[in-house]
Amino acid sequence: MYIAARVGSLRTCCLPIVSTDNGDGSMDDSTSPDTQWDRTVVAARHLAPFADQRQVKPEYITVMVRGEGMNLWDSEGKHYLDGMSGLFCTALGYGREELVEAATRQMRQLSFCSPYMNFTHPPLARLAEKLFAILPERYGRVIYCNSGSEANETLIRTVRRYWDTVGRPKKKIFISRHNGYHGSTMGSASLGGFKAMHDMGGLPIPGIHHIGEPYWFACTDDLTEEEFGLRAAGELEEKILELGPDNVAAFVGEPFQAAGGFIFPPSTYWPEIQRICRKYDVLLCVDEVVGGFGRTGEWFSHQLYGIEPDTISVAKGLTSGYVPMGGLIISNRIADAIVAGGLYAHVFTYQGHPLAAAVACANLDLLNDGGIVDKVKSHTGPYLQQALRETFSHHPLVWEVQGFGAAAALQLAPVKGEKQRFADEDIVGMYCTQRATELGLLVRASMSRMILAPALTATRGEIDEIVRRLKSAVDRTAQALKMM
Ligand code: PXG
Repeated sequence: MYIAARVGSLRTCCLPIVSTDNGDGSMDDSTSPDTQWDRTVVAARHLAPFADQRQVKPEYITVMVRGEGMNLWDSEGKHYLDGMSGLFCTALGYGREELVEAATRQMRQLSFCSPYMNFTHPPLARLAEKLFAILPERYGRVIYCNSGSEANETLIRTVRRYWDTVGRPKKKIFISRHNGYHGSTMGSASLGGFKAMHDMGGLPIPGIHHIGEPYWFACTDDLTEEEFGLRAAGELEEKILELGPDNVAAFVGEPFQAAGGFIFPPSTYWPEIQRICRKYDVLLCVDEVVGGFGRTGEWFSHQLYGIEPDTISVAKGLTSGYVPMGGLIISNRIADAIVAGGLYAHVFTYQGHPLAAAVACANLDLLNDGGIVDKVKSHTGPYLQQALRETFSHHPLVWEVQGFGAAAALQLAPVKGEKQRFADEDIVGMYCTQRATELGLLVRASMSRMILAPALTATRGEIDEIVRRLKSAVDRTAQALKMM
């Protein structure tokens, strides 16, 4: 049920963010001419990503000039703690010397080489060794690309190729979810379930269908979380039967919906999805672009749910966001069939780029041999999760804290203990985001869920500070809503 709980009072307070409050009460309002120029040119010469273009004004833009560890500084000298690892990608934080060195060395040694036409280069083989060392044995091959969107485009083409090669060319349809996010290209945005994206460009492309999301907070029926998980998964079986099992190629989903709000599904959901996929011989494809490489304390977030997907889409954390790189990891079953099938007509100029591969190797060395993922699983991850639950469990504005490892969300709601939603959820989330930004904490909202994804290298001290600033932002939001 939606209720209009005093949200109107927030609306006027929301845009723009022009405050330069440092969080400790001090203010910087010196704006250098260079910074003015940066802002003006950026606003005038680009279309801002995923933004209402009418709202993009030079004075709203923040010019970031330096990053170190979890810290960012803007051109006004204001300091921020980055609570969302850039766009959920800078897993090792900023300015990590090992990655800088790997990139510099490789640029000097061999700045370009494509695995096309039987060429290769040493970082590519090294990366395969390191990548498959962290994967279970059922995965055989990887196709590299430059982003998560390209990984999911590659997914569509590769899965269809697989079914062709095993003599089932009718199996072409993909099923994915409303409020899932898989990228911004035609195929990946079609796999995604964002209405605004579908409205732009006439999506989804043919052959992609959507079912509901496993978002228990939004369920108004009287079901336990576990019952709801089974029902949400049951929508897949209904959809497969409606479309015909002989026509359905794959189900695609993020193990937890990232852009959709860091929504972690009920524990019953994924095992049931896997059972249904196996029953109808539908491939199970997970998008680990955000969840991959240790974000939840597991190497891949689907491992939280004990499932064994056929493909894994990756990007972001593969290079800690230092250089673009994505990939589609495929099972032996798929790889063997495609190899036996002959021509695989797919190539990107920058596929397996030596610079990206060298950085990915250095990144995986730190995450694996450097023990960073282990630490998230057994130390800093549980510490963050406990700190959030202790701080927010009794907060009047927080309905629930969800998360694992270094990924978490606070569900904001108007009535403690009841599954009610704000009428203008996006305004509440945006208001809270802006208060956090003023306090020097970068987090973002998805509707009324506050999302947290700090670097995997965050120390306990940094986690304490993130939670402290987030608490102040949530308190200020609750006060503005007259809830405390
Ligand atoms: N899959 C998932 C699960 C993602 O989150 C992509 C694919 C596409 O990746 P590329 O590299 O093509 O962007 C993503 C991207 C946000 C936000 O604010 C999230 C993404 C990108 C930009 C903003 O939630 N995720």
